[in-house]
Amino acid sequence: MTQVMDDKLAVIVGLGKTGLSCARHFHAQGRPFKVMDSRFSPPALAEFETEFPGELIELGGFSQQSLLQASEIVLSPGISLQTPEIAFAISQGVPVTGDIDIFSREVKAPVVAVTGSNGKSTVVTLVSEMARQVGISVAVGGNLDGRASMPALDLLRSGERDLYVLELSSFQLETTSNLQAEIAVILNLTEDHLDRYASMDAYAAAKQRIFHGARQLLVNRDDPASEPWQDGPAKRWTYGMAPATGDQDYGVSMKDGDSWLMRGSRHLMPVRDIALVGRHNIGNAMAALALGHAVGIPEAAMITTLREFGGLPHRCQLLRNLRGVDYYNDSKGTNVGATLVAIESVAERCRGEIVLIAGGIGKDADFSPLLPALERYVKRVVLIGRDADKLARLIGNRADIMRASSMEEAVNEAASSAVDGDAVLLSPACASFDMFKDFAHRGRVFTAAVESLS
Ligand code: UMA
Ligand code: ADP
Repeated sequence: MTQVMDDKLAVIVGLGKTGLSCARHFHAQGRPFKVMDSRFSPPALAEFETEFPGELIELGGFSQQSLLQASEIVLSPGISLQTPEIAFAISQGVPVTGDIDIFSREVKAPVVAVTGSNGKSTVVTLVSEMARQVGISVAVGGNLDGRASMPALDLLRSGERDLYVLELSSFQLETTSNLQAEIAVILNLTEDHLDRYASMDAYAAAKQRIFHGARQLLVNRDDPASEPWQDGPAKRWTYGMAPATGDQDYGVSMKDGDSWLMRGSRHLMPVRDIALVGRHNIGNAMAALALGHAVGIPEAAMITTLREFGGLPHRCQLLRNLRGVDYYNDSKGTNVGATLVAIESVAERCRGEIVLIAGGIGKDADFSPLLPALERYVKRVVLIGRDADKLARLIGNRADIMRASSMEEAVNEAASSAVDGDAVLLSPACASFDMFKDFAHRGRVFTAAVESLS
């Protein structure tokens, strides 16, 4: 990447959380900047105007002229590099970067970097909780959503830390060229965001950028897509459901009739003591153990965290049991891989059948991998949202289908379809933006509707 003069104008594209964090960063550095957003009323506008009165801002489109005058364009994750005005600026030699590369230039402490189609938030939260157990001053953020989370550059401004744990999306990685993480991992790769990427290969290529300059890396032995495409000198750790072999490998083995988490030949803890439920979370637990070990977190503290951490809201979260029916909120199930895992782990725990609430913005996904699980475990699907028709066509007569125009209606339909022993599961396999602010809003509306059932 071209070296950038720090006194030249940076153009920040996008005024959401990331754009605001970049503005704060440049302001603190005394570097001139301008902000632009294609929307007339971007989400961080009010905060920006309060914090930076009089700073340059262009709304309602991307001015090609301004982009060509930039010494550096700082692109928010929601904007693709293929956006015509951005692509043209790149073709004219204007350097483009993102908040994560700027973060990497500045950060002084080790960084644990986590990407993957699913499990990122769970794993970064586990690693940061493990670090906190032993008093390591840790900051966690990046793509991670939630009240306690911040964009990467805001983390740097929140005081000196001993360790940074970053959740990184493929969108953020597209503009990341030199992360230099202490340890990096792609947890898994299943279809997502195919409305942004031309192919799975393009999506995978964005994820691969997490390994640039990493000193250590972690590979999921059960998912070949987690392997780095290029060999390098980085120290290699692995995890997978098969027994572990070497000292840098995590796995699962049987002992006295129980499954145990292992590092090499060392028994760490019985699988049943992991507070998180579901087979996928055994993998997530091993990933967190390996990442934590690689940055020096003591094993005993990590095991304590795994015994205690019951999971984040909106991820296969059991809300209540009403008349023998369990209600699960998996609003974060925003792609096919996550919904498949949710159906399988709820099926393991329920005596009866599942009533699934699904639908929303399908992101051009191929939903067909869901069909075997729908046929086997799901007695009725209540469809909501923009791509309900697409899902209905695919499901055909493999499961009973109903439509609902609101979450409240969907919950009422689902509740009246479920009998003692069944489970009602919201796991949409879709993004939420057609009906809700985000997945957390969708989960809260679902939770409120479930709570109001009598
Ligand atoms: N947008 C425009 N015009 C613009 C700029 C943005 O229309 O000029 C739209 C984008 O297309 C997008 C939305 O605005 O739909 C938000 O984009 P943004 O880049 O401004 O987003 P931020 O508010 O900066 O939030 C981003 C991440 N969002 C996205 O990547 C879409 C947040 O992840 C992340 O928490 C935050 O940076 C801080 O790092 C959220 C997310 O949905 C949780 N991530 C996707 C996911 O997990 O599937 C990738
Ligand atoms: P992300 O941050 O990558 O979206 P989360 O931890 O928030 O990951 O989980 C998102 C969804 O994916 C939830 O529905 C959760 O049940 C599911 N999930 C979590 N870990 C995995 C995994 N290892 N494989 C498949 N699905 C997973």
